[in-house]
Amino acid sequence: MLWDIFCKVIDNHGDIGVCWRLSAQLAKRGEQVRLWVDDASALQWMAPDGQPGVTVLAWDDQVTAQPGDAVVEAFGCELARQFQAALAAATRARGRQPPWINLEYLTAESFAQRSHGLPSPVLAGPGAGLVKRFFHPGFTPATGGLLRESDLARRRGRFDRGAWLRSHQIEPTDGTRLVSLFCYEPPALADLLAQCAASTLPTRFLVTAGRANAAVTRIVEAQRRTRPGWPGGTALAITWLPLLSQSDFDHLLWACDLNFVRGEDSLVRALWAARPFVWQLYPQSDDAHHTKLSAFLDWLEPPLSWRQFHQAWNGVANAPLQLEFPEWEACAQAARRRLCAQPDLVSELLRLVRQDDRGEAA
Ligand code: TRH
Repeated sequence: MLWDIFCKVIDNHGDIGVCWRLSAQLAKRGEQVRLWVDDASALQWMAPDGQPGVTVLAWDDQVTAQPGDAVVEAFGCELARQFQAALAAATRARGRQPPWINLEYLTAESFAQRSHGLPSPVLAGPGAGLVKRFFHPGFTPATGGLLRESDLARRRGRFDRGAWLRSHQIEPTDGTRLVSLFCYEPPALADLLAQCAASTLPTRFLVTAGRANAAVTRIVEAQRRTRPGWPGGTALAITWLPLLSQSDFDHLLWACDLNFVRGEDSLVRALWAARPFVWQLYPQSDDAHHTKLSAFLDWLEPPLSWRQFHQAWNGVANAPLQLEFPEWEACAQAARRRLCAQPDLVSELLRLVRQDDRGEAA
């Protein structure tokens, strides 16, 4: 089938990150994909090799292409009016509507299970009379599942941790805790770094490029006003990473003992890595991320120290930071096992779209 996937980049990397991953995985299963995106610049570092079968196209409001066989509107980005009109015309000409999927953000909240697969009639605009279908990624079989490549376990099995670390000028040393850091500006970050600096256990932070780098830089500079050279001479060491490709970002998570991730796509990657992780949610002004965090923790069923760490990291509670992550390991592995027993997102999407195409109910 020919797929049209539409993506608008709001800020950060999650929207294009998910849309690229989805496009690439569809193409690997033999589908053809046109990925329409308003700002494709991040793909230069995220996916420098591209993917045969995926064509990246600029989305301006002049999109006049003939619709393909299925349309995905990612994260409520609202299809261009011309494309909606073309979809309505194609529906009249073909005598049936190409499936139109409304891909939602990942959440463990119960509404994802209730709404997944439901139809949503388009009431106004050039697409009036057509029907979209909600697609909710999620953590249970009643949702659309998570993006998981079929060759993930094979790639993981071949991964050479020592070689990867050395390629980033890190000598793997026994006894040093390796911690990846991909975050926004967590209020507890300064405390965490100070705590690791004062610990008896050596810790190396591998800090990702962008907002995490800027947040840590501010803290290092503040420390250096009173302690020149900080964190030199302490148990804390820092490696500043460049922007990594999506597959190299997986390597980072596989190489570390603990992963700090943020948004949705890197959370999924941390779950596949099955190492202890801490998730920072995208902060929302109405604190909707508090409910979202609590639903995720209820699904994960972590030990108390892990739950409390998440609450402190997300500014939900003022709990003291206790990095007891070896205790978290078994739960992280159990979470991956549970998820691997469920269908992945692309399989569920193909099932739903083929069902729609045959005119069957979801
Ligand atoms: O970048 P994010 O914070 O994206 C967020 C969320 O998706 C959020 O829900 C959304 O509302 C907001 O953007 C606008 O985090 P996320 O979702 O983890 O996406 C990051 C992507 O960047 C992911 O695909 C991994 C990728 N990445 C790399 O490929 N290389 C890197 O070096 C880094 C740091 C990230």
